[in-house]
Amino acid sequence: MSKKIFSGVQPSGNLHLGNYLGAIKNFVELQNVKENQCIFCVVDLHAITVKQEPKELKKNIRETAATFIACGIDPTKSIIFNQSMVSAHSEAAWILSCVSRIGWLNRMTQFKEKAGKDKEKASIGLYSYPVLMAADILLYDATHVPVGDDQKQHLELCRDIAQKFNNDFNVQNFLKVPEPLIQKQFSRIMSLKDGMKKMSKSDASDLSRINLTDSKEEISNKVKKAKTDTLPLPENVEALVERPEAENLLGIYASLKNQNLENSINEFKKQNFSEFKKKLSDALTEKIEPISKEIKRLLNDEKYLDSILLAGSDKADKIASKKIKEMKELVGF
Ligand code: AQP
Repeated sequence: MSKKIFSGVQPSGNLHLGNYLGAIKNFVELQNVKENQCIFCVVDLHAITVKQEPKELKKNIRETAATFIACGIDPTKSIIFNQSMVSAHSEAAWILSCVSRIGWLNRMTQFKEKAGKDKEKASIGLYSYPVLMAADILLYDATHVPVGDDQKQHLELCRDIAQKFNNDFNVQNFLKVPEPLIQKQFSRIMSLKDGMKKMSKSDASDLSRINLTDSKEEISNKVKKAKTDTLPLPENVEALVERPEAENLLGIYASLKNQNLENSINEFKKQNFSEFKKKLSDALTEKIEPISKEIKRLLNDEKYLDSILLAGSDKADKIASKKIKEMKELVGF
């Protein structure tokens, strides 16, 4: 069955291995199924929910587009564009925020994590972020949304918002209720410094993540310094309980090698971490180094990147402007 795929990545700098293994790798696989129609968005409106330096943001928008292409997203097969170029996203987000309930948003754990203790000082945008995400998806009648495990709750909210809009305006199936596509294994890559925390762009320590622009030397240094425990590598999956760092590193290795966790465990069982880390470093370098080189090459060609985003925005706008027009009519505008 053909799928309509929509997903987005924030241009907030430092795109990392978690973004790749949890999301972008999957984007490429979906794009390569001939029947699928894929739209991949650089979600710059989402990025400004926390303060961004304007020049840095501009650079990061191009870098995210370059990362998509360097990882294998082909602009002749998929639409690549940035969200702020298609005004329907902001308009639909407003309409849907009037349909969404405060109680629903209060349950979102990502807001609690990102706003931290001082939530009074967080932006309203950070709080209503999942409504904008729902608008992004619903404007394109997306049937499937590939995301990391951390976005599952937002997708469930998107489904609730779609159903409420359809009920409120008595239009069954007008907004299509999308399905999440979350990989069963390795859907959450954890920090190299703390196996209980997800790998994240905003972590103050660069040693916590493998950036997609890291060189071979940087990768090797980060893997050497990655946190481990004092035991040898386990003999089976059960022995990984309460060993989050070992589980994360073995999971990363398995994901890079397209194998399951059991295979990785068998390959390294009872060995010490130093041998395993060498192999992990090699596997990471093999995957990341070509991506990193290609990102850097593409970043030297701003004209090309801008032309991709412009052409993609035109295509996206054709789809989204039709949907927002229909939405406005339903609302009574
Ligand atoms: N650690 C992760 N493991 C697996 N998947 C991940 N994703 C992000 N981190 C991990 C997935 O990457 C896609 C794009 O994410 P995003 O950039 O839009 O925002 P995010 O989820 O907020 O990413 P970060 O790195 O955690 O950013 P900050 O630090 O700014 O909050 C999504 O599909 C996400 O699931």
